[in-house]
Amino acid sequence: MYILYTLVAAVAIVPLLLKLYFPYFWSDCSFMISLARSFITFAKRRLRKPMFTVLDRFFEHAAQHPHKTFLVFEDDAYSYRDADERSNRMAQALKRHAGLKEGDTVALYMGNEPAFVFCWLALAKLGCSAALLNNNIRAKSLLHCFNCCGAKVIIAASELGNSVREVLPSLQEQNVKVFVLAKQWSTPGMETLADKVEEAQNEPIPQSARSKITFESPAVYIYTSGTTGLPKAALINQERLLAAMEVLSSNRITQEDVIYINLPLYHAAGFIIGFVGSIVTGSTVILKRKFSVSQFWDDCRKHNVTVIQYIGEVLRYLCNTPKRDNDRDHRVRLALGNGVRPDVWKEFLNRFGAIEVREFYGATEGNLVFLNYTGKIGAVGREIFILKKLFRYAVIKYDTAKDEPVRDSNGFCIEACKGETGLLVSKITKISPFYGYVRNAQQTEKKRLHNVFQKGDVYFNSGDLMKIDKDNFVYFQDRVGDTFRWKGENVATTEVSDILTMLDFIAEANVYGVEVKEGHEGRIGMAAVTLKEEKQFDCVKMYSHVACYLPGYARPRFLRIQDSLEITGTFKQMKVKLVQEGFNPAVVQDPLYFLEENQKSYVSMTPEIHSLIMSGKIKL
Ligand SMILES: *[C@@H]1O[C@H](CO)[C@@H](O)[C@H](O)[C@H]1NC(C)=O
Ligand SMILES: CC(=O)N[C@H]1CO[C@H](CO)[C@@H](O)[C@@H]1O
Repeated sequence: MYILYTLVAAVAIVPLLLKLYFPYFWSDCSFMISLARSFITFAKRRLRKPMFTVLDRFFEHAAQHPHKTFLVFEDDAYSYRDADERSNRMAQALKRHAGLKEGDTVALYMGNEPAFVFCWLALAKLGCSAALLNNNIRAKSLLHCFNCCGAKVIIAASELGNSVREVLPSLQEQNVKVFVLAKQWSTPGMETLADKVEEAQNEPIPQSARSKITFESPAVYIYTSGTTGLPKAALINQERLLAAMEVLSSNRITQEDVIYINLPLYHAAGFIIGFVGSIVTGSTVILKRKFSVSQFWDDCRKHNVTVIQYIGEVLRYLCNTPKRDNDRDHRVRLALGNGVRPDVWKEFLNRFGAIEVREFYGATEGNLVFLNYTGKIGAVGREIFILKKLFRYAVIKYDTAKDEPVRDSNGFCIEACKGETGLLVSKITKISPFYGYVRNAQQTEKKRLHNVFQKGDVYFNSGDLMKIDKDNFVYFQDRVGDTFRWKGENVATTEVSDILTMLDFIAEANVYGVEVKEGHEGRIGMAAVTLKEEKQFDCVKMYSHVACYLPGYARPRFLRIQDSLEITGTFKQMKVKLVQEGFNPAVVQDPLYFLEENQKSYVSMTPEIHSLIMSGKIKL
């Protein structure tokens, strides 16, 4: 009897003790269980014959609930069957007119619209891979991105036809087939596609047309501005896409959910988490061309949205709108994303009600993902002993002034202490591979860090500074020196400087991101430049060059002209001091300029402009 009492008492007290001493024990456990479950689903799908892909998952849903709404865009709604039929037509047209066959790569150059989705499905049906070009890029960047995926066909949205025309001669030199999603287009060398799709038959493409696809075959190429240089294509192969399929279902998203996608589909967050995630779970997608702060909640109410995606700025923009009585009148239960600041996170919950915010961390091409599953505000995830052993990542001490990891006397890196900010690296192994960038061995090598803890080991350099606190919560802190984030996009500083130095009056350019003010996410672009001898700074030419070659978020909004640029002992440009000095004319003694979009020119930076920016009257 006594033993029984003790047992009962013990059983009752253990959870109490756990709660007291290991407050996250149960959420850690439940996370591990859902992770294990996802892994089993993944492993089962991995073993299916013939090979099971995201497309097959789409077919399953199209067969189970053909009339269920798959996609809503503006006033149009498409069921699973509609999407299946439209992509059949698209596939037939592409097969016939572009001569596509299994294994080919096609570049998609379009913004968020249903055709993007149908094109991708069509390409999957044909066994082709898609390179998702950023629809903001133009000219040299466009050509660069197109060239690095090895595509022989490009499909452009009708509103981007003119941007393709600008680079047409170079495309023609390489015998690239160019299609515009319009019914009429008069430029020779560019073919229309919309009319051909309309004429095509709704006939399924047989499985045999894609029978040679393996798990190693490329599924999509997604461009990242990683840490250095021009954008690079990260290869997402079929296996990775299949594994990514589990991310959303492990977030308990189901067929009943309605997902609101306003992030660009050419990014991993929008495409993999949002779009592929909904295919996997059989949910409904409400697709937006762009994020609109004024339409956000009305859209959510109108479509009964249950899941939203965000990047840091999105939640802040939402919090900055005037309060309304119906702020809590919606059905959103889950927000998935990354980059939200703790104060915004709190305010968002206060204002819009009990929405579960799941912050996650992961690089498109990286080999490690963190997920906040405990409700700790501000954290991107948690360090769990078993996962650490499995994935072998570490936060190592980093010297931000020299822009390189700190090494001990034996040349090895040193793990950062609890609570100390350092560089996140993760060991490249079979279970966490790093495939690198397509046709860019040099950039791939740059992301590899050698001899980290042992001679000969290789780690993936995330380029992200992180901190792990004493309770094992993981926090994202910043990007390392040669990249910064602005408006949710990574800006690679070397890419911008390469473009600035194309100008005949610029000798050197040092590009960096500066904080606008306390509490603002991201950093805005700024450049310190030197002029060539006997050359003048040309404000208008500078503006038109920058506007032509760089997307809005990457253009330096501030410029300072220096006599010479400081460099470090290792010949890297010094940024730390420049970043600290920012764009305040009271601090910066050099000639200082501001990119004024209305005037289509750079203008002299004045104390007035500075105070208008600080008071928020000039929006950046
Ligand atoms: C949203 O839900 C309400 C109540 O259940 C329903 O009447 C309405 O038709 C739904 N709207 C959409 C677009 O599904
Ligand atoms: C799964 C989970 O618990 N996620 C949490 C992430 O953090 C937010 C912030 O409080 C919580 O609300 C979520 O519940």
